[in-house]
Amino acid sequence: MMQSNSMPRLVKLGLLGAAALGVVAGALSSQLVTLAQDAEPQTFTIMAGASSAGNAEVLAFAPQSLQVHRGDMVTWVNNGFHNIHFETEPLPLVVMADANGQQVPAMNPGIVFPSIDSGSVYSGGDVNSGLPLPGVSPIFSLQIDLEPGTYSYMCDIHPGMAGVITVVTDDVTIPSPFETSLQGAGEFGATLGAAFEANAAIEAQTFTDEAIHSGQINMGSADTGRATLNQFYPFATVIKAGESVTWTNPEGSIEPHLVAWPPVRGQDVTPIEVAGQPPVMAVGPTLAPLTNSGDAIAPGQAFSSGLIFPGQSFSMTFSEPGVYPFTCNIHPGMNGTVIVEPAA
Ligand SMILES: [Cu+2]
Repeated sequence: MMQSNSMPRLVKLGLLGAAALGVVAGALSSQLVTLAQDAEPQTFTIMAGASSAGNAEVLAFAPQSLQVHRGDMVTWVNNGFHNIHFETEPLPLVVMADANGQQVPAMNPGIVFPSIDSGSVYSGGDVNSGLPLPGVSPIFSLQIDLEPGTYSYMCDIHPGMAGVITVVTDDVTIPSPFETSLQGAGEFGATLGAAFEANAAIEAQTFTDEAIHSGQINMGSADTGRATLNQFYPFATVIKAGESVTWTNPEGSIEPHLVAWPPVRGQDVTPIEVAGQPPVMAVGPTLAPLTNSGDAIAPGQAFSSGLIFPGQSFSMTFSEPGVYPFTCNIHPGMNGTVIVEPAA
């Protein structure tokens, strides 16, 4: 300790000044360190799916894995029929629901309706964005208020479409929002590139004369990673009157499809008002089956398989010669034709 009263006044003032400056400098540097660590919250963007040329769609989140600091904002941009659900097992999409005493097939309310508002603080647990039905914003944001750790989320509609958010401590430097968005774009690009290459091989196999006369049609691509090529392979088939055609959504597919005519677009759900509770989101005419597998289809007759999931098949018999167009109600541009020749 200095005996300050023994020092000349000027020296004493100078020492005090230096000490004061030291305190200020110390405070400033600790302030700077704090600012560097708890930097302004950043907003990161995750793309939820993407559509591309050739009726191709990516069913993935990009970047698939994202690092954030506590307090950062994460914004998902929904480019398809997806939800963001902090859970690990998808819920069934269609359930039986009681609509004013009547049991109807309906979209699972646990998927359809949000359990948290966009823009909210997320501090853990099972939360769901809800589905981007008409009138719902495709943008969904959460402010991440979580302990360091790894948090998984997924889309209930597309099993395997999942992402991870890793919260790291403030002293860990993480890629910027710009860098993570570039990474995400690269992930989508690589997925689509591989799928387009696979498509060339699938087409070579399915557009042969033999395949076109087989009465077998694949719905969408299989084994093309997180990309789906939403077309029929082959998109024309030639049979004789009285024969049948079988549409198969292959095992390695990641997307449901249907086969229908005429097209019914954009009516996925038919809300039914129920007193005192949210409406029952009954399966709408776009998705509902009109015909059973094995049915005989007459010229001009409307038909729809309803949703056909990977691994499932649907058949129809055509007894009259003619040209029968068909489509997939949920993928405009996914079209085909059955050409029925007179029986020999
Ligand atoms: Cu489809």
